[in-house]
Amino acid sequence: MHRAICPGSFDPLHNGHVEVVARAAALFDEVVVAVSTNPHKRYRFDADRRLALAEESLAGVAGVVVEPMGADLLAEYAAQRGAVALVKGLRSGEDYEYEVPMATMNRHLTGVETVFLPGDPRFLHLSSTLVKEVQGLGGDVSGFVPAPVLRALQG
Ligand code: COD
Repeated sequence: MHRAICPGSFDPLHNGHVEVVARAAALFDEVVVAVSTNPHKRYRFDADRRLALAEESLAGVAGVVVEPMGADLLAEYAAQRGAVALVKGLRSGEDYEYEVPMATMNRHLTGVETVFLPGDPRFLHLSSTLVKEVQGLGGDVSGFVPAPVLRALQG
């Protein structure tokens, strides 16, 4: 059984995340979408809400489970869950530069590998931050987020 972890803060989950999770689910037996909470960060949605929105949005993707990761060290969390890989989506060279030192650190910590999937061109412009800003200023983000997230943003 090959399990992978897709970690993130998912504040909130958007279609770029969903697409990467779905592709990871086609590669591994099980994908754990791990919802991280950094106590020093401010979130639009609290941990329970981000978890619930991810669960609702990914309910139709076979082989995916959503779990809270809290403020744990990702490499330790992955080892405890018996995961063979972390899966991260890459939007740009900037994402790559940011992610590679973390991937190397995580591998040195517990041996867990990181698999990078190139983001789908339809969603390369998406970040949770941009989705929140555009929606907050009255822009239409319905094409960029799953329906449960859209309702939460509008609520
Ligand atoms: N297309 C494709 N992929 C995307 C897109 C998109 N449009 N948008 C985001 N992604 C990818 C990101 O590259 C990331 O891989 C993932 O989706 C999650 O995105 P976010 O924004 O929800 O997640 P972040 O960046 O807030 O999450 C960071 C982590 C939780 C992964 C990180 O902080 C972490 O590892 N925390 C645990 C603490 C730890 O172990 N620290 C030491 C690290 S060495």
